[in-house]
Amino acid sequence: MLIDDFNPLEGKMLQILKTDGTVVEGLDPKLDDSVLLQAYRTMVLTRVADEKAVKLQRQGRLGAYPPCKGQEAAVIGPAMAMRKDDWFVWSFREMGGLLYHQIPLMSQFLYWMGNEMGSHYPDDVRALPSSVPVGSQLTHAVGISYAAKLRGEDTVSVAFFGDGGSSEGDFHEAANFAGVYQCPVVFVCQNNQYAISYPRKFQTRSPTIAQKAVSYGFPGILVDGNDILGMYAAAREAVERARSGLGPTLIEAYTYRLGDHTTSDDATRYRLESELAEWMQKDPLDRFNRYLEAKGIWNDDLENAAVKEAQDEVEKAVSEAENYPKPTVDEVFRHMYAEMSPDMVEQMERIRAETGKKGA
Ligand SMILES: Cc1ncc(C[n+]2csc(CCOP(=O)(O)OP(=O)(O)O)c2C)c(N)n1
Repeated sequence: MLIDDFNPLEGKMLQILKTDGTVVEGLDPKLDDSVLLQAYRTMVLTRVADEKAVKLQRQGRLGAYPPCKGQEAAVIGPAMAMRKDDWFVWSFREMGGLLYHQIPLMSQFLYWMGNEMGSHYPDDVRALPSSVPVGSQLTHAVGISYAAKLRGEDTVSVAFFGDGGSSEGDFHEAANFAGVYQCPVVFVCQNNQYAISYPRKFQTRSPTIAQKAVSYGFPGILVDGNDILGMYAAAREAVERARSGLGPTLIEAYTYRLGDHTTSDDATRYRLESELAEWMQKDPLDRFNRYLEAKGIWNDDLENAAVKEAQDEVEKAVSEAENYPKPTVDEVFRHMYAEMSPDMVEQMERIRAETGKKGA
């Protein structure tokens, strides 16, 4: 078991795919070529869509956006280990995993364009909407997983959060409850080294976030978050443990946000260029690309075709999102509670009067 072999309390970190694209002997999860290629294509699509989202924001066509460049492996790896009926519970930097879990790109653009209909996912996909309040999604993930357990279902919740999220009370409440009730949940902490401008070293005195799991009575594992094979293998084990009734696992993905925190941020004000340059060398896409080329299943022609295909898919999704009917004034209020409170009715009427717009 990787979870036993890579004990964070002993300072161990799982890495399977090295930066030079070779794999550590004996640890290759030996995925089918078709699965490897699907994962890589999803990474390429994510990279292209992410860069496009930043440009759209600069053009005023999309609201504030949190880039995920550099963190694709940390999220797509766990998504590969999930079943479609498992719950994908995310914060706001998980575009690649959502795509792999079959949340349409159009929905994601629509959401960041400020339209709540972007959170209406296909009926057969299980995912929560984005949780911008840091850490709040973790208690939801645990609640869902506990409900599944009580109902005798074998679905697992996989919950993503950041190193900053690990400082929130919600994280500790969620982890404690999950440990006590052996909930089928996997916590994936994307330790991208910063919470906006706040460095990881100020989040906690413990050497790793993974080791915090131990105090809640379940295992934690530290994984190279830029290694898609390592993230997949650790998550597969964690998902299987959860599904078979063995309870939660905490995976810490040791990664780096290559972009700004959001399009409202300027990371050059608090990060050294040398640090960024160092992490660029560990880019999860480059590493995986080298691995696939060495296997003989990828080359420059396929790469160019994949990028072109991703660009076309992104343009199509942007156009669909931009042509989606705009929300009415009423919709902003209507979906908050099952029944509107009197003050909400009053606010809605005031805004209707001020804007001259009536909702449908
Ligand atoms: C409860 C709460 N406090 C503060 C914020 C403002 N805020 C938004 S993102 C963020 C940092 C989150 O850092 P981390 O959890 O490491 O995730 P990352 O952004 O690095 O992916 C903060 C403080 C918020 N959204 N919610």
